[in-house]
Amino acid sequence: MLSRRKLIGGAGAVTAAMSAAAVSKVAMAALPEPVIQTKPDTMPPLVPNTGRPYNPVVTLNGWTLPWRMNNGVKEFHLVAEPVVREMSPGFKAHLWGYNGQSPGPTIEVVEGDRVRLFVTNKLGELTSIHWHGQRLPNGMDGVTGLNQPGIPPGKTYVYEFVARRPGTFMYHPHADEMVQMAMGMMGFWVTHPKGKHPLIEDVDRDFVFLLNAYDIDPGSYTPKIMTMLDFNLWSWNSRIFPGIDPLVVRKNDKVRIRIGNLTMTNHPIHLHGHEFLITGTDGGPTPKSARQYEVTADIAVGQMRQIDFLADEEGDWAFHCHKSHHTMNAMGHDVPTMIGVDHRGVAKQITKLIPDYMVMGERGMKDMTEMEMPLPDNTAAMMAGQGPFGAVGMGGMFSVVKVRRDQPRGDYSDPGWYQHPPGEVAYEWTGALPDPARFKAEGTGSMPPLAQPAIPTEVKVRKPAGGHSGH
Ligand SMILES: [Cu+2]
Repeated sequence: MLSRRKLIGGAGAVTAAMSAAAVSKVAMAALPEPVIQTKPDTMPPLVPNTGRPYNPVVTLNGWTLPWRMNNGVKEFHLVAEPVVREMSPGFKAHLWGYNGQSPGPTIEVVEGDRVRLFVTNKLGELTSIHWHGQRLPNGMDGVTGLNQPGIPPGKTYVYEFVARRPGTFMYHPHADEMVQMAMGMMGFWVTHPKGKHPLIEDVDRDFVFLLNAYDIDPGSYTPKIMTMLDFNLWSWNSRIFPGIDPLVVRKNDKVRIRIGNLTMTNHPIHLHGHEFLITGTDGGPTPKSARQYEVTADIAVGQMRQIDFLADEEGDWAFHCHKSHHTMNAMGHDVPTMIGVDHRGVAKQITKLIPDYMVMGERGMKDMTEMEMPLPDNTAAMMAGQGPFGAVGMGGMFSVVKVRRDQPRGDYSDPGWYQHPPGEVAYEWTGALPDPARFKAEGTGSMPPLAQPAIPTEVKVRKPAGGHSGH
């Protein structure tokens, strides 16, 4: 079976797979051969050479599934199966996904397309696919038990409907959801408008990715499936920084980024250096009168957001979730705050007993970025990434939008670090430091408290060990 699947490793191979679709009637009566992707690289946009034309998207660390046209119907073949996903260099997770990867490939169609999706189940349990956000016949909605029987292991089911409205969608199982989504089963779907749409502007670059989360103990390979909220890996398309590719654009490109959230918490996604408009949501394009400029878009559980901006500032601009613990990778939680605590005496005593003992977090936690402590096998550093000025000290949901004047049109390759013009980088002050001028009244001036504690107290912030809940 495996040898019959098409393996792809480059854009040329994708095109070859598509043109091979022009085959005989006998072949058309058979299942379309599933196309499998084995690499986590960001693939170039898949320019359609059959069906109606559209401006394709780029899936961050992902790819678009090729299709075949069969009597005017666009046919795709998704295979639900166990996959190995490299989440960042040197760290591989054993997940479930589609066609060789988690997330599965992006599906791109055009408004009005009749779409036929073959779904083969190579898992050990029932599955189904729900086409999140679509208008479709009720029996195609994919909720196991409600709209269809679950797809048994080894069987293939067919979903067929017309992509009725343009927009940004997702797909995921509606069978044993908590397990199957915790294992990485999900994918992105874009329905492009047919012709000009009054609320969908043309853009030069159109990126898509899903927010997802895993709970994988350091040193292990498989996510814990009973985790409800306390995930320890916050990923974009099942990749964590520094494993997430940069979003490379040419200066003055009109850029669109579509983001879907299939984690169990919200993510305020923040872009540096530019303002964007939220031009689309789950329900479709946003009316122009309801758009306002933002630099952070909060994306709630199960939601999609489409942001548009003009990339008119050159540089390497951070782009990340604003929940600071979502820009870190797996770590122990029960670490008290040690900032400002001088451990030298204690550490010396303990070192006599435990030679490898070290104090964590005495000056903040970034020390741990460069700490030369061996990690267990198959573990991502908690905070990593080497930038042009040193360690970036990030993990999880973090990437960089690289805006370059000389980036060729349609070229997504990494241009390297931004070369700052002279005098445009923050620099050290080397002159004299004046004594601080202090205000005479240091607070509490306008409304003095009625009573004060008998003994003045100073509170130190210390995160309690254990007992935290929710993220
Ligand atoms: Cu987040």
